[in-house]
Amino acid sequence: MKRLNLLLLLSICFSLISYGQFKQTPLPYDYKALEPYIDSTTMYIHFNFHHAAYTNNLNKALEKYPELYKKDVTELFKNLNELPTDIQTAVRNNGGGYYNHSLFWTMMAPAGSTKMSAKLEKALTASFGSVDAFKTAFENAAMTRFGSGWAWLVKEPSGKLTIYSTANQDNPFMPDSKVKGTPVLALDVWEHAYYLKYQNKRAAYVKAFWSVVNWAEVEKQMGM
Ligand code: MN3
Repeated sequence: MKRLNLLLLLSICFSLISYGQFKQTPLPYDYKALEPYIDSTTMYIHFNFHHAAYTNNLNKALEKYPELYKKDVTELFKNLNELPTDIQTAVRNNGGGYYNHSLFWTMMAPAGSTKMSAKLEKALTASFGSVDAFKTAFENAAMTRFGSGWAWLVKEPSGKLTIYSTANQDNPFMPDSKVKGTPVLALDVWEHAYYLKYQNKRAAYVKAFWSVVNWAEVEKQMGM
């Protein structure tokens, strides 16, 4: 009985400590669900070590300002320059890493499980000339990002769709982003996202990504 009480007390303490902190949402599929395009070892390491580290480091950085745990993380990005100066870099890098990966996981689904709707095809064709032209431009953004970063399809406040890329863990919510808006498709082009399977062949990874894009989620993010 005493031991049970102690366990109960400990679990209450832990839940109080972690209350309100940012948390990783579990992956919506198995680690192996995106094979052969994205291998299960990469998914496991990427989610449990890289994404987990960004999440933990964001929470650690906000310890002095616990009221910020209650904010939507995208609000922290939008107001980055108004945050206490000692956490701005951590919110940019670790907050960016936390949010960007959370979005990225939902942007993928097992190959063949979703299909681009006629409505989305029409929107992409209207913006880029054709779906193929859209894909080529997106691949180009992913390939020309020097070093680590992300490729994005962004819905700007005007509704305009724009392809864009950012360095490191930056994203289109941040005040110094040249293109601002809501990301509706995201691709991680850090080497940790593809090195085990593709080594230096980023182009092969970027091409493979099309097989596992969750088109239903892209539409949802676009508000269609
Ligand atoms: Mn990553």
